[in-house]
Amino acid sequence: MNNRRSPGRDINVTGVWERNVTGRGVTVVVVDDGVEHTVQDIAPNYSPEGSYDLNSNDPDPMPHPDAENGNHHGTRCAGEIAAVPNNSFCAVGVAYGSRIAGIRVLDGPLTDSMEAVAFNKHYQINDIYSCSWGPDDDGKTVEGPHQLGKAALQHGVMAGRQGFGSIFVVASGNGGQHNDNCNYDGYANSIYTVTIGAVDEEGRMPFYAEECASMLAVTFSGGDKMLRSIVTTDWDLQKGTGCTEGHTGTSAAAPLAAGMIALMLQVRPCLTWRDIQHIIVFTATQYEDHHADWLTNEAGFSHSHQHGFGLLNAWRLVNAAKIWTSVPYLASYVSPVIKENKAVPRSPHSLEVLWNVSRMDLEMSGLKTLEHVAVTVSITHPRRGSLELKLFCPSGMMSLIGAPRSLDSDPNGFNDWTFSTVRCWGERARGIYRLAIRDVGDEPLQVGILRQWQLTLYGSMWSPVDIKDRQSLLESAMSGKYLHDNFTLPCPPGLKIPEEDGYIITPNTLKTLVLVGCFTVFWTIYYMLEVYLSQRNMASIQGCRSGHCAWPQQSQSSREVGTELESVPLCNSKDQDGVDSENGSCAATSGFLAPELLCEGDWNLSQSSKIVQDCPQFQPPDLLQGKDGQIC
Ligand SMILES: [Ca+2]
Ligand SMILES: [Ca+2]
Ligand SMILES: [Ca+2]
Repeated sequence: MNNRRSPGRDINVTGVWERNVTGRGVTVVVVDDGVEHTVQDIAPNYSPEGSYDLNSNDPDPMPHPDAENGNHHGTRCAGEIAAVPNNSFCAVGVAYGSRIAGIRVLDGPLTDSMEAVAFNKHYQINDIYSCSWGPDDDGKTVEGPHQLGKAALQHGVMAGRQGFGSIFVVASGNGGQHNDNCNYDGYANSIYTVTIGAVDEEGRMPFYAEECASMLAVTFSGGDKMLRSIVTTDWDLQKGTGCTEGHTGTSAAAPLAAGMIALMLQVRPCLTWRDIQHIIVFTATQYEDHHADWLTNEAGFSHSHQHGFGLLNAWRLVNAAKIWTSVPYLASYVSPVIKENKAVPRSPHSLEVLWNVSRMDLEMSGLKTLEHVAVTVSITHPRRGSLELKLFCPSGMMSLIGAPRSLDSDPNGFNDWTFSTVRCWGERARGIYRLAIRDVGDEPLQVGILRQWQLTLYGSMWSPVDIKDRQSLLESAMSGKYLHDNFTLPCPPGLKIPEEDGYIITPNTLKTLVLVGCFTVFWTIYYMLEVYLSQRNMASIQGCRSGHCAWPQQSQSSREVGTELESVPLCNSKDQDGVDSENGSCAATSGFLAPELLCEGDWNLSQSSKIVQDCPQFQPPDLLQGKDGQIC
């Protein structure tokens, strides 16, 4: 906040607070192992409306103590965002005026569907999702969100925040000492997330931090033992005191970014998820660090794989947010899948493949300048970690999208893995893209083969001139002259999206709904016929009151159709056994309405293809057994 040891190495937030920008009206949710919302630095800002516990399936995300004294992570992240000031206790959050919610999801096995629910939970209440977790940082994992998680991220940016889009902040990862790289982390690599790395109090990349071409920016965290870590709220369960001075890792950096974004949303609530990314690119500050490979792209933005576009600066972010009008709609271009089947040579040689994106290619979408650039590759190789992939944009800007990893000896290569880079942000989209792949391994292994690749460009119809204009507009706003309450730009109204109703309907759910609908219609018709026919035949069956009522054997199809006259219950004690076996599980316990209820339960759990077999058909005997006394 105010770094006396290394002046200037801070998040530059105090001037923003002085102008009453504290995150008021914004809700940040920590998706983690729970949030102890009763500790005094959290309680006043806690949002129960935005919270949920997916591990125990209840609305209260209170962490559960465990043997390792471990589930304090979410509480620590929450404190960085919204810890209460001026209470003579512990820390103060970056956005101490914001509301803080918790989603408990990491205390147990994390499934794809849980992850998807977490990403969209209360997404009209929660504005920013702070996610300080990801795949294993062991330097040999290539992993990302699966089908549902991916769909939820996409759905969140389209429907969350009244259509302005949920903001997903993710940490770059802590596998630095294992040579890990966040381009192998599908959460960091996703275009829908804001990927945040860490620097220590001196501005250097700590030993644990991961670098990658898709990193947007960095902010502070702990470093070596001699350096200070982050002071924040802690749980007071087990050995916790409610306060810690030892929070570190990229886990500690992402929540600071989430807090700074909350400040931006207070001054301009209609910023879209892409506006936030743009403003970070436009305002993050490059600084001297001899270890960083800063490279300035054609649009004038400097990026390094270690520090992204630089340090997040709350003052610059908020001033830019205040005067920011939304970037035009997202335009994209997808190349065909380009089949290559070419060998990957050993370093220093490399395989180079090209793809030309012409004016005609971009005409339809209107794409002129770039945001994210993604490359999806399939490469076979006996040792995946020996591969090095570089992507060159038309300007010549190089991104190391696939960094070699010494520990990754996976023999399967890459199978449709998507790498992404932000390094060409703001550059023109047209021109020749070049992918260079080489094998940097030293063992004489079998040679790798580039099977196929595909290029995807994301951006907008902004021209390079529009980008330059926006850059100079923002620089003119940095004096703080617009940061008073009287200055406001009009905000478009958001969409009215009912909470959670817009959740993805999968084809299977749809099929199930159709089947349930058909069954209901069938059941109604059948029941009406049944009642009608029963009444008509009342006289003829009066005589069997004391005997067993049973259903004569008949074909499945006739029961399904339900229009046969034989479907009238008859009295025949010999057929009782047949009835029971046909009735299956519904028969034993069901009363008049039970078959329907049981079946519905089954359907919720089963695939639609199984429904017909798993769930007993409507069985007329059940329907009528309960009425023995009256009818038979
Ligand atoms: Ca709970
Ligand atoms: Ca405090
Ligand atoms: Ca990682």
